[in-house]
Amino acid sequence: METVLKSAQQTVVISRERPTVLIGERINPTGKKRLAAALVEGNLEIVRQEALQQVEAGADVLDVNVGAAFVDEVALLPRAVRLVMETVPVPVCIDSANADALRAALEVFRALAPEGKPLINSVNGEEERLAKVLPLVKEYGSAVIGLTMDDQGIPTTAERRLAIARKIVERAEAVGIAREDVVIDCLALTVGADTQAGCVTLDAIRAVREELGVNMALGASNVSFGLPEREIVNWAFLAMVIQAGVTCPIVDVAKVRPAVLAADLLLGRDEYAMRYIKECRKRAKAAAQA
Ligand code: THG
Repeated sequence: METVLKSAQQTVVISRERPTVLIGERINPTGKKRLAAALVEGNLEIVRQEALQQVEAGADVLDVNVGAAFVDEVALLPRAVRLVMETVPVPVCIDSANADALRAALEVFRALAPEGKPLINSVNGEEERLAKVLPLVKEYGSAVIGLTMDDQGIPTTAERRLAIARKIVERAEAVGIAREDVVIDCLALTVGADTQAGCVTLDAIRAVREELGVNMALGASNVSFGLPEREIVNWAFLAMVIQAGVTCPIVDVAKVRPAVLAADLLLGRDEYAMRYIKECRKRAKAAAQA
């Protein structure tokens, strides 16, 4: 199962047979007061810097989310997508709960990369959301992340998350979207609140892999929310979810790339350990310069 994303310059293939694709999460005002304040003023300088830094750190795709209080996403999301596309060569993941903002950003994407293919983040099992977002995916020929939640919220069992994933894939196929273009997100919740949360996500990922075989994203850092030394928990969880079937986690790339490269190496996705060794050389060089 291969999901292909394209910018004007690059093609990224997401597949279990290939190295894990890292989607950079940092263009997102959640928990970032300085970025949120800049976005309210329409200032995208931090967005530009985050784009450059994440690609330098090894991001394969960049998530672009400008959703914050007092931000007009319909106006700002297309501007942010344009800036990211003009600043870095990687494909974008257009992240918004607002379908009008998604459409406006898709228009800009198509104008700048007529042969390109972005990832839309996201649809879920809610009827209203399916009805609004799937036609956009079809019309613009994009791929889409499907969250395993619906109007009832996030199910507490793996079986019910699988049922929502199945529904999303079926609905997509019914409107002519290929299964390869649906990337399922089984959703990570913090183990700080419920110690079984990690297991439920892992069980859901394995079930989706076995039944649907699709590529999977995951906002993996959610798992450690509220805990001390979050990175330690994130590293361990990333290795587990990649083994279970996640192929394109949404992460802080600079913080987690070594752990993901180690996981890929251990799973036989890094011939001669070339990627891992290259990363270690880069780290040694950076440490020597510091
Ligand atoms: N699934 C999908 N998309 C998603 C998510 C997901 N998009 C948004 C989010 N979850 C993933 N992105 C982020 C972005 C920021 C943070 C976490 C996930 C974050 N911010 C810090 C905070 O809140 O404390 C700020 C940290 C900083 O300043 O560096 O943690 O699950 N499909």
